[in-house]
Amino acid sequence: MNETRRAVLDALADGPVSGPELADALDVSRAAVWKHVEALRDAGFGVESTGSGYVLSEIPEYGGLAVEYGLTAPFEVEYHDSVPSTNDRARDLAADGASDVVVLADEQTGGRGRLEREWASPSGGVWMSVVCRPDLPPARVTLLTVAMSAAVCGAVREAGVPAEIKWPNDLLVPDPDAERGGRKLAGILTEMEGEAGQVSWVVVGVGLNANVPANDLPEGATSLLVERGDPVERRTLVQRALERFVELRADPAAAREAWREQAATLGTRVRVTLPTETVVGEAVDVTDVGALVVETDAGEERVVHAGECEHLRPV
Ligand code: BT5
Repeated sequence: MNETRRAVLDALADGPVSGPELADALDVSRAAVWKHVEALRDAGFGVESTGSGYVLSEIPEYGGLAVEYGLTAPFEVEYHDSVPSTNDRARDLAADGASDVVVLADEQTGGRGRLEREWASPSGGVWMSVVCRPDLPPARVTLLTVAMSAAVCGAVREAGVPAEIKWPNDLLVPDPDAERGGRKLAGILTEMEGEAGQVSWVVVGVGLNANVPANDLPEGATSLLVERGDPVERRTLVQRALERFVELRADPAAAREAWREQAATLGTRVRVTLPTETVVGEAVDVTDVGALVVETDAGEERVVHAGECEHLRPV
C-alpha cells in the first residue's frame, strides 16, 4: 500500500482540505496529490472537490484501502478481487520478508482447508490471511489460532450472529437439527515456517462466509447473510476482527479467556480422533496454546493438541 495515499486519506478524514494544503502537509507536488485523489476515486472512494477543498463523501464497502481506512491495527492490506488462495499469496509475501500484511480477497479459486481439503470461497466471503513474525517457539504458535478464533467470533457476534467456537478451529452457528449440532460459518488455517526453537513466519488464514448466499454454500454450512437476512459491512467486520486479534495475540491469558467464553466445546461430550487413537470424554478446558483438555470416562485427564473433534450427545 502506498503510504502517501493512506496519508491523503487520513487527511481527508479530518475534513475539507485543499490540494495545496495537502501538498504542503505531505511534502509532495500538487500533481502528485491530484494523482492520489484520482487513485482513491478509482478505488471507489467518493472524493468531491468543493470550495473549501476536497471532501470525503463515500467509503467503498470493501477493498484494501477501505479496510485500512480508520484501522487502528498496524496492518497493510493487499486486496484481490480473485486469487487462488490468500494463504498461498501470504506465504509468498512472508518468504520475501513481509510482516504484518493482510491478504484479502473477495473470491478464491483454490481455497484450502486443513489436510488439503477444499474450502469453498465464492464471491462475497471474507477470505483473509495475516502474515505475522512472532517471537515464539513453534510449539506455541497455536496461540495465534486461539487469538484469531476468539477475535473473529467476537466480530461476528457484534454483527448480530450468535456464533460459537468449536475446537480446534471452527465457528459454528448452533442448530439442534444440524448433524454436528451447528452449521459451519468459518474456519481457520494456520501455517508456519521456522527452525527448531524459533518461528520464522506464521500465516493465519480465516475463511468466513460473510455475504455468501445459501445457494453458493456447501452442505452443512451457513453464512452471515443467511443468518442475518441482510448483508454485513465486510470492511468494519474485518477491521474489528483484526483489531481484536492484535490485542489478543499480545495477551495469551486474555485470548484463552475470550476463547473459553465463546466456546461450544467446553462442557460437551466429545470424540477426538487422533492419528493413532480416539479419545472420548468431556471437554473440560483449553490450555493457553489451545490444546483441549478431555476428561475420559475412566477419569483420566488427556491433553489433545490436534485432531478431528465431534460433539456427542450426553450419555
Ligand atoms: C478449515 O479447514 O476450516 C480451514 C479453512 C480456512 C480457509 C481460509 S480462507 C483464507 C485462507 N486461504 C486459504 O486457502 N485457506 C484459508 P477444515 O477444518 O479442514 O474444514 C474443511 C471442511 O469444511 C471441508 O472439507 C468442507 O467439509 C467444509 N467446507 C468447505 N468450504 C466451506 C465453507 N465455505 N464453509 C463451511 N464449510 C466449508
